[in-house]
Amino acid sequence: MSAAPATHFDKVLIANRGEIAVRIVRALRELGIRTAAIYSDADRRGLPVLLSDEAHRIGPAPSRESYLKGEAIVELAVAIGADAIHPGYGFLAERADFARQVEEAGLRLIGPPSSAIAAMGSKLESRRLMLEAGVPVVPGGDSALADLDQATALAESIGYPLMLKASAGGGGKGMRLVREPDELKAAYRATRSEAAASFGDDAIYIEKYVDRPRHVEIQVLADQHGKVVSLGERECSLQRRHQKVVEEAPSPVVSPELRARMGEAAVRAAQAVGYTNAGTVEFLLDAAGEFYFLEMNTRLQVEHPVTEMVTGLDIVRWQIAIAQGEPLAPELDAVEPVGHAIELRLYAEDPFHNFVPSPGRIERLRLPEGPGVRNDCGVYEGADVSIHYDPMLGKMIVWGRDRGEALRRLRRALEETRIEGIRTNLPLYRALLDDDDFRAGNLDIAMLDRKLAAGDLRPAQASENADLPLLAAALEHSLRTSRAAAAPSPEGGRRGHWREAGRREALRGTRWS
Ligand code: MV4
Repeated sequence: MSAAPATHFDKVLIANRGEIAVRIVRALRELGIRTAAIYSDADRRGLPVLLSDEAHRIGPAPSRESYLKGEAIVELAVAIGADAIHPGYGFLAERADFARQVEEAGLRLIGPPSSAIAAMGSKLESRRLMLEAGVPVVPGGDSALADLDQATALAESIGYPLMLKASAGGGGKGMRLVREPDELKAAYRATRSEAAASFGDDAIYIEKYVDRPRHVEIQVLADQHGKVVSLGERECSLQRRHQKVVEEAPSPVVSPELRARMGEAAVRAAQAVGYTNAGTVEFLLDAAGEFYFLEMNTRLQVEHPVTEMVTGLDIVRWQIAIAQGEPLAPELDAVEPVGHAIELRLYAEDPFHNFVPSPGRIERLRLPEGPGVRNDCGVYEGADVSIHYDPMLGKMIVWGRDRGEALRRLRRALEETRIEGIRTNLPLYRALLDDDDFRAGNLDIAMLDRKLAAGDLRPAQASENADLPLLAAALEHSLRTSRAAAAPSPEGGRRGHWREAGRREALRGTRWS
């Protein structure tokens, strides 16, 4: 490994928008590094622009003409004297060609080397590398299928049900379940032509189908001096159509012994591709407790805060330190999770109408505060949510000493939350907190889709219903204070003052209902 000489960044350009750009600005400011935001016309008044030292327009609203303009962004970074670029997630974050352009411009990417992004971008290549490195992969073929005859023979030896996957796919794109031999021919043709059309690469392969697994992923950090550590797992099984909804750390079913084995496998995976910076190794974990490598996400992930909450570490700060050439500290050698963290992704979408995006102005925004609550939010009251980008507004994260306390805190936090002007998926979470399987941690990757299809998660329909706890509290408070006013308090007059103030406060809360 060619360790770049240690350096100190004076200015970093953030090649992203929304909550993750805000997250990155925060880490940089705490390190005393100047921040340069970029924005499209739709984001001129965005939070990253408000919070950074300088901000530069890069183009009109559509991503293709703004946040995806890699060459223009590299040119801008050079022109403004930035030392490095942080790509966040999405957009340019996993483009090996962008990483190469950054490297060639003499800038640092706060992320992995382009070679590691490329190696993990090909699913067949990464499968082969993982097998070599002794990382468990799902039983299946090790090279691209030549033709249907070869696929048929391989399918017989692996057994049904199985999956056909595009080598250039990932994140749920370009894959098909094949339940029985009858279905193979049509699935083979469909997967191959879809792969060619969608990815310009028609290489496909076979894997045994893992039924109702959990999605458990390991956060790793790797420095430029050959050291790689695991920060433990995140449970990400609660997702809807490959879009994660709830993430937690630790997983309710991962023992310290399993955590150690999955962590070692993830470290080997990172080492096998010469990984540096923060990355995530995704595994399927089946009901028998066996785990299999799925893919590696070569970026900072949306759900990184749950790991931060249970480890006390600042992952973005470590990303910056690693990119500056600093070594990982000894404190990272044996990280064990403390307590339990749960993250909810807040989306501007309508859970009552098939989760269609719901852009518009945020008329009211009240986020929860208090012990154990963190909000990583990309918007503010009065901000406009654009139709041009992912509808995620931000994330609400809670921490508790154990999963039970985290769940109680989550319920309390949701009761404090109000978002008006746009539809959000908050009602879904209120329903989930009443779901026995969720409460018990009985999760798998198909659970949410199953429950939604069966109508088992019926969110309270009207937003007024969501305000019932507060209305009831205000009414009860009001009754108690009027009684207290009639009968003088034994402690004297001062307390009544506080009660009166409290009553006004409680009633003010109901105006938002
Ligand atoms: C699988 C699988 C079952 N068996 N592979 C979906 C996203 C992509 N990363 C791989 N995916 C899957 N691969 C085998 N052999 C089930 C899925 C899968 C899934 C995986 C992780 C999180 C959510 C998922 C939802 C549906 C299917």
